[in-house]
Amino acid sequence: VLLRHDLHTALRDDQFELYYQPIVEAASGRIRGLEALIRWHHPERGMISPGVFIPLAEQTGQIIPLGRWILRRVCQDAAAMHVAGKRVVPVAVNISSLQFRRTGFIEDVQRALDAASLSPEHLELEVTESVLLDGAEQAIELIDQLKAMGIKVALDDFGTGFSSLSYLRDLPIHKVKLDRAFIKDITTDRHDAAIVQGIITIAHHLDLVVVAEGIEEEEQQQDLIRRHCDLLQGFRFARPMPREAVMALPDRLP
Ligand code: G
Ligand code: G
Ligand code: MN
Ligand code: NA
Repeated sequence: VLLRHDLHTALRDDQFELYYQPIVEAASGRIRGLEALIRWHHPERGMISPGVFIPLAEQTGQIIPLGRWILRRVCQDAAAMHVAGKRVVPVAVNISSLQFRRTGFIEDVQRALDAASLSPEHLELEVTESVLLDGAEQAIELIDQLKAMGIKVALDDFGTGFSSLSYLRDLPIHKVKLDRAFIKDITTDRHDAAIVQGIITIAHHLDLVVVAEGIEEEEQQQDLIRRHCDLLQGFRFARPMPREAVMALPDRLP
């Protein structure tokens, strides 16, 4: 109850901050983009995880103004980092399904790009299969519109929940992000390895780029290079960090 009220004032009082985690080319470790991850510095409770407050904001509807703020801030940050000559684009933003399916979402995205003078190919949106809850047609149409605007869409957390292979076939997405649950034991569990290999192979045949999340060890990186995974993300390379810290990173990680 307290948090719910606090969310309301947090936006006004500028308590949110965007962190950015690098996404690297698997074989070289070269930075190929960033994922934006929101943080809430609560005045009394300290740092609160988005895993806690994003679901709350979805329940209360506050995800709409919050989501709009996130889009604008990420576009501004992406433009600033790009202008500074850092090869850190595209920057990916997680989009809540409620925000995605709401009337006016496309206009919100366009306004955020315009306000920051950010080129659309420098923005990427991450959605999960829950955007399909009310039927696939609307989601397909929205992703097609974004694609026409020059914005790429990635399917996040793939392989868990109700992910279906037909989504890879039917959604006009550009990229699929393998959930870190499959990566954790990839070097020791042949079943996880089989699933990851299968998804990579299918995705490549469908002309999709594959990102593996949650890489923490070099052995996992080596394994995924052998399996021809395109891009990697995880603590092995870098944790989510403020924009200024991103600017200080070398071009190649770790
Ligand atoms: O950064 P962290 O691992 O704590 O994020 C936890 C969850 O919160 C992840 O599922 C992530 O997708 C989600 N999340 C993080 N930042 C954002 C954001 O800006 N918008 C939305 N909708 N979800 C986010
Ligand atoms: O649901 P989504 O994929 O958007 O969530 C991304 C989340 O994963 C972020 O909260 C980020 O902090 C977390 N994350 C990123 N890299 C790693 C990692 O190597 N290990 C673990 N455990 N979490 C990670
Ligand atoms: Mn994500
Ligand atoms: Na994910």
